[in-house]
Amino acid sequence: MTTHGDSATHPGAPAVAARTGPAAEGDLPAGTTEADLPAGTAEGLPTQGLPAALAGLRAAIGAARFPLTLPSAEPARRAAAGLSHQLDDYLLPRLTRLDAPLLVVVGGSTGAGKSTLVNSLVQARVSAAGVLRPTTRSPVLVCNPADAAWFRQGDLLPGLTRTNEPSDDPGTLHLVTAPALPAGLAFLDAPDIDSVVDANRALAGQLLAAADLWLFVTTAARYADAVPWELLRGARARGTVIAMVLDRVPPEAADEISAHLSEMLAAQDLGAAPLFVLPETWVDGQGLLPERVTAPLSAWFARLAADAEARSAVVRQTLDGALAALHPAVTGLADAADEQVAAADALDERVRAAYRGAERTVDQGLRDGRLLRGEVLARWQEFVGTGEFFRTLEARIGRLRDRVVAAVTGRPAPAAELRTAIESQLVTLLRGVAAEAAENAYTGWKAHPAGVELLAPELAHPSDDLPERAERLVRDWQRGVLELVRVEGGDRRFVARTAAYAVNATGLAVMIAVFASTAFIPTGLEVATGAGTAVAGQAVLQAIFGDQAVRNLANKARKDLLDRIGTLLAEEAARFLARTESARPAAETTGELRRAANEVEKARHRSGLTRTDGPVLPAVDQGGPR
Ligand SMILES: Nc1nc2c(ncn2[C@@H]2O[C@H](COP(=O)(O)OP(=O)(O)OP(=O)(O)O)[C@@H](O)[C@H]2O)c(=O)[nH]1
Ligand SMILES: [Mg+2]
Repeated sequence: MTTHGDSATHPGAPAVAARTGPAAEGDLPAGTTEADLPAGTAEGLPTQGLPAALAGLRAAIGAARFPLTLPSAEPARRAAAGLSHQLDDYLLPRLTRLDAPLLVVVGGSTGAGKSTLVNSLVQARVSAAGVLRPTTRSPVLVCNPADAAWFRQGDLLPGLTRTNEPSDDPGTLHLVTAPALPAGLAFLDAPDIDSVVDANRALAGQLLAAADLWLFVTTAARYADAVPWELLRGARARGTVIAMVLDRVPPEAADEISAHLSEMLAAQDLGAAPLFVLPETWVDGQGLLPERVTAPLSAWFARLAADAEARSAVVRQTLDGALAALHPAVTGLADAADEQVAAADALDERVRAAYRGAERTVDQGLRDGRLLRGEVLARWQEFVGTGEFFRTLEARIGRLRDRVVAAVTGRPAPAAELRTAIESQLVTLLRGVAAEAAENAYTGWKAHPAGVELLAPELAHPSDDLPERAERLVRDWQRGVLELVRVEGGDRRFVARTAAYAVNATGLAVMIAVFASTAFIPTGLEVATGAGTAVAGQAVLQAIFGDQAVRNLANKARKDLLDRIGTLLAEEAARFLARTESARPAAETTGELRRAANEVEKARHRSGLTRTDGPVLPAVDQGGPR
């Protein structure tokens, strides 16, 4: 490829003087790395600090997650992806090379004539134009041969694979050189911005975010379309430098349409954007527009290319605008991340409340004596009534251990049955509260937009193995109570240390005392007046249950039972909580985002990228309107 020169310059564009600045030849000398370049490059701008601040921001955005389904999540995910792209595609590479060629991204609706316009401006068919919509599916970048190395090396838009051939793959960037295009200026022909093809639309947005200057192409037929205006407003808000082309204007309607468009531009605070009105015309055999039609536009670009000061001002204005837009955008991400954390907390709280309710029910159940009804009471009365209990007690009272042992040998049934009754009663209670808690937690999540996404049908019920775990829990507890009686009661006057039956009987009495709760008396009477128990027996029972030592044991046994149940219910709740945990964004996300955005904003202010207030673009010099 030849380097650019006056002889090769498009006749419509005046000859272009060599660019000023350290990269006048457009690309890096072989072996030069970014580290060799002066920081802030072209004009010694104090941009130091910005690349590091941006790298920090890039990392913070990369680490941000918005997994919970909230209204803000999908927009935040998209915004985060867009910001990451813009940092990689444009901001970071642009900051390292402020003097790199100015990139004009040509955007607009499909069929507006973007490719035709680019081809005509560079006087070569570099981008396919066509009747099949949309035609351009992968971007085409055209630059002067002198600038090719910069674009080829891939700092800018690093995600796009450079190709030398036309391609339909949106992941590629077709690089073409055109000697007719002055150095220092490059055109990127983008897919349509309002495409029916999702990939086209996303790519167009990504490319526009990498532009130093937006050249917006619309037609007489399409200029009122909503999507382009939405994009334009966004770009305007950021201070992106914009120029407009109104293409294919029927000559008879030119005045009216361009007046209307000018009004629209002014109303959107885009009145300062240069507007080029191109009349409808025939394309030549090559598909290029006649030179007289494109002349004002090419002349304008030639002036811009020739004016290093103006180009630099354009770069700095768009760059500064894009940098300034980071803070509010990242604050939005941080807010969305906060919402994620708050939602995760709220979901956890619904689960915790459900399982706290379960623990309360158990605690109440142990206090209000409801477990002493039915089967347990019947078995207890049987146990007491058969005399086994009293015989054991007699063993205690009368120290007639041997007699007791002899008396109950071979008749363990009532004790075993009582123990089983206690077990099944407790297991029933546990199954009931676990089922209720699961249902409550499930319903709580179902009513939350993020919760419903985390649910699985099995969460509506307790774990499959809950019954076995509950049975094991109760048996372990019962063993624990006996152990307690054995150890704690070892020195007590009423427990015969060596008598297994006494331990067993006392243990069962302690369990009953647990169910009868602190104020034993009402149920105590009930318990005591079972199946023909003699008055003497009642007195003994009351004496036993009133005994401080038994009460202490019962308190310990109750606490042990509640602890075990607490653990079981926590395991049940964990089925829910594990799901929020894995979806919960890292706690430091929001802090990191806000801190990094502040750093960028501080560095941007220090850098003073925009120093001029006046218009950064050459004036439009055309015979037509405006
Ligand atoms: N008569 C006439 N035809 C034109 C003009 N500009 C473009 N065309 C034709 O309109 C069709 C679409 O033009 P393109 O340049 O492919 O449009 P585009 O904006 O690049 O379209 P996409 O790549 O699909 O976004 C082609 O057939 C062009 O030859 C013009 O000014 N006059
Ligand atoms: Mg095209």
